[in-house]
Amino acid sequence: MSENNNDIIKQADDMAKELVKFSERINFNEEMFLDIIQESIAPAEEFFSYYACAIMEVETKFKVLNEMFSLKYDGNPIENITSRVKDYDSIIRKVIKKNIPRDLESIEENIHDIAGVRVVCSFVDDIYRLARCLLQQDDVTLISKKDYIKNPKPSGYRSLHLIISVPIFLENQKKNVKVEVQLRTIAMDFWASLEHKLKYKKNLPEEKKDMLSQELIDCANESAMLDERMQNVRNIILKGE
Ligand code: 0O2
Repeated sequence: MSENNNDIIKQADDMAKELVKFSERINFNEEMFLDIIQESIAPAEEFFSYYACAIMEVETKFKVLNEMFSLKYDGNPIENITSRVKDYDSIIRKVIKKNIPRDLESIEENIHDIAGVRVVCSFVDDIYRLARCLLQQDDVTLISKKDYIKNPKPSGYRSLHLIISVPIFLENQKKNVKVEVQLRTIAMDFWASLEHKLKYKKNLPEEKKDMLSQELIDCANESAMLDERMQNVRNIILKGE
């Protein structure tokens, strides 16, 4: 351990000892301590719970659309839906990267993917159909749209990204909450999870990383062609020609 770390640990230890002395002096009991902790984490808990509620709303919308589409078309358009509320560490990393104020109001204003819903479909047409149906619902507001299917990223990444705002109804108020929706095919999802592994792989020589990135660009192009061919087969089946 470095000397610097030892200094920090010593300082923290000294501060803890001072706090204990202080709490003894003012007769600060365990109950009071827990109250203070509870009071300081309550706003953050409430903040995260809004996003968890918004995820439930958006997931339900997709589940309803899936059910309705399965009656009208051939089978369910959605293969799976996964959701997450961004963890605290990732939010802080983004706050630093974007250089925004470190308060909940600014985080809510500037970070749009705290709530994330990922919808995986078999066919590209279903992605656009689902997006259109979601966006025409009168309680859904589109904030921004990035079509990485029509305009893939240089890495080869493909997906349709929507930042939407949906209302959640609380005890005495309505709150609009932002949710990032990523829609992609099974092939795009398979590719993205493999590429994600490469992105976060440490201890891999740079030249190997470059070679694998190029390989992944080729894989992304091939799998996009496969998506297109499968879509064509399905279109012919549906037309009954
Ligand atoms: P996580 O853990 O997946 O959520 P932003 O940084 O979001 O303000 P940006 O650059 O406009 O701004 O976001 P972008 O690129 O439209 O979308 C970000 C998310 O898309 C990423 O989330 C990934 O989930 C996904 N994504 C974008 N590009 C790639 C890529 O090249 N490869 C893979 N595998 N996924 C990608 P986060 O925040 O990185 O993390």
